[in-house]
Order: sequence, then structure tokens, then C-alpha cells
Amino acid sequence: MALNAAARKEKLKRPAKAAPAAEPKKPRARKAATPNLFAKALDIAHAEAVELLRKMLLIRHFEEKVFELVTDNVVSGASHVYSGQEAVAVGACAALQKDDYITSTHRGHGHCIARGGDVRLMLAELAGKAAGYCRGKGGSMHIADVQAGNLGATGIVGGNIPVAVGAGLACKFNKQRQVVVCFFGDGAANNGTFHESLNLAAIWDLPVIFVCENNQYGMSFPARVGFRAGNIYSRAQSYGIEGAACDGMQVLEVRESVGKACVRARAGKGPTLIEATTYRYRGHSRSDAQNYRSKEEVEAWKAKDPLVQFRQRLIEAEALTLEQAGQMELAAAQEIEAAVKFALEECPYPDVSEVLRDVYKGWIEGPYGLMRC
Ligand SMILES: Cc1ncc(C[n+]2csc(CCOP(=O)(O)OP(=O)(O)O)c2C)c(N)n1
Repeated sequence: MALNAAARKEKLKRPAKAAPAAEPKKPRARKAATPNLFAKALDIAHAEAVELLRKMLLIRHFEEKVFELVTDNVVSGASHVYSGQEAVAVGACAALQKDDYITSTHRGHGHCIARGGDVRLMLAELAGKAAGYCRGKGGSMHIADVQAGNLGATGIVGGNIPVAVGAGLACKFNKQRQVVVCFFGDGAANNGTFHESLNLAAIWDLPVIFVCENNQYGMSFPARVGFRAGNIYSRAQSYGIEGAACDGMQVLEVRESVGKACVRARAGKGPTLIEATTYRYRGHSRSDAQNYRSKEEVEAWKAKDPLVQFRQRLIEAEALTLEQAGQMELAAAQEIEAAVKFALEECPYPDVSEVLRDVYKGWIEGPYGLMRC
């Protein structure tokens, strides 16, 4: 009912009725982590997100153990540790299908684990044991796992880039819509193989995704003085292919960037050059005084740790509790401890009869008959 002006004035003068006492707020029940809620928050299925974290944890624990074993001279030879760069390998491999390929580098343990490699066989290889991926003869820089789609690591910087192009050509002939992800460092991007490979991949529209891990250094040489152009990914333009940059400390960002490149490659639209900005925490290899960088710089990058960042995102999205995250960490540590026990205590060294196996001399059966080698 409408009030006239006087009545309205009167009503305003009256003290307002006390509002009914508000019901004490019940504490909001914390929602259980559900796959749907999580998918909405981060645009990824719950199980897949947890798997990304599991793999990054496994790589970190593997690499820190390798660093310890190398320092203690339990493992001999060179091992280039991947700690700090986990989000690149895991994010990129998460965009791949089962029958796709990767080619790896001298810093290849992370790529191998991300592609589904067996940490027991990897550690056996590093320890020179018969159960290793190369029957103990190759060591860290020669691990390949072709069944899992890993065409192998290499000690030759930039050596895997043409291999990826060859594999890409095979994929194109096979017409199975497979792709190849080629990992390499900022240092390798200045090798001649980089230019030749990208040019060939471009003119043949090959399904290769070139993932440059700019970890800021090639041995002790800072990437910032290694090229004038300011970045590496913009070189794509000169080959007439797609180029993209992504934050290599953010696993979902890498996955998205490589995922887009895979869609293009599978559609016959050719290669992409992606530069993932990242950082290696440890020295280049076994002995490295690291005089080329400051402790403050290392700490500043560690503050952006890819595992810590992603774990935090999962917890905030209520996909994981702190306790579950702790259990995952423990599980990764235990898996690596079991692998160490297997490699160091349970595996024999190769039999002496192995010495001449795989050493080619004379005639061998090749794809077109007998070949001299
Ligand atoms: C063709 C070749 N040149 C030089 C070396 C010596 N070397 C080994 S690792 C390395 C640095 C490579 O830097 P980058 O490609 O950025 O990879 P990162 O070590 O940073 O992962 C060099 C120069 C080599 N193994 N092969």
C-alpha cells in the first residue's frame, strides 16, 4: 500500500525494528575434492593433474639421488641433472599420444621418465648393470626407450634435432597422425643442426614440435649473451613456421602450448618452435664451480619451483590435501629408493661375454642385405 508524504515522514522517524538476530553461521562444510570441481578450476581432469605432479616428483627424486650417487662416486661418468626443469618434460609429454615420439638430450633423464621410462632400468644403466636400458654399456647419455616412444638421449649437443626430423618424415609417410617432440637446450639452438633441421621440417611440413628448454645457460655460457635477438622462439618466423613462448616453470602452460602445436602438426600444418623458459638448479655436470651465476639468482628461480607451484594450485583447487601431497612425495622417494636397491644391490654387472656384443666389425645384416661396417 502506498503511503502519503506525511505518513512516510512519520515512518522514517520511528526507530527501526531490530532485525531478527542472525542465525549463527554454520562453518561451511569443506567440499570434498571432486574431479568435476577440479576440472572446472584448472581445465584438466583430476587424475591427469595428479599424474603430472607424480611424474614431476619422480623426476626430482630421481635426479637428486643421481646427484648424490655421482658425488659419492657410486655412479661414474657424466650425468646432467634435470632438477628445476621438470615442468617442461612432463608438460610436453602430457600432450602426446601413446604412439608419438620424443628425442632427448644429454640432460635426458627427465624426458625419459616423463615419457614413461622405468626408473629401475634407468638407474641400472647409470650403474653399468646388465638390466640397464643399454645393458649397462651406454650410461646416462645413451638411454633410449623405443617401446615407450623415446628415441633416445645423445651426448652430441644438437645431435637429436635432425633425428627428430627423420622421425617426423617417417611419421608423415606412415600417415598415422603421429608427432615428434624434440627437446634441446638454448646452447643447441646455436648449432648448425638447428638451422638445417628447422628448415627441412618447415619445407616438408613435418609433424615435429621443437621444444627449446632455455635454462639460461649452455654449460657456463649465459643464454642472454649467446644471441642478440632477445629470444629463441621468434626465429620460427625466418623458417616460416609457428613460434611460441611459454613459462617452463608452469606444467599446465607447457602442456597447453605443446598441445596446440600437436593439433597443428596432426592436421598437416607443419612444425612449431616453442621456447620454454626454465632453470637448472644444479651445476652443468659432475664438477661445476658455478662461478658464472650467483646464489641469489639460483634462489630467485627456486622461489618459482615448478613442483611447489603446481602442488599449491592443486591444493587451492581442492584436488589434493596437504596430507595427500605429502604421501605423494613419500611414494616418489620410496620408488627411487627401491630402484637404487634394485640397481646397486640386486643387479649383476654384464657378463664378460657381452664385451664384443653390439661392437660391429665386418659384415652385418642390414635392411638391404649384408653391409660392411
Ligand atoms: C656438438 C657438441 N658441442 C659441444 C659439446 C659440449 N657440451 C656438452 S653440454 C654443452 C652445453 C649445452 O647447452 P644447452 O644446449 O643449452 O643444454 P643444457 O646443458 O643447458 O641443458 C656443451 C657445449 C657437445 N657435447 N657436443
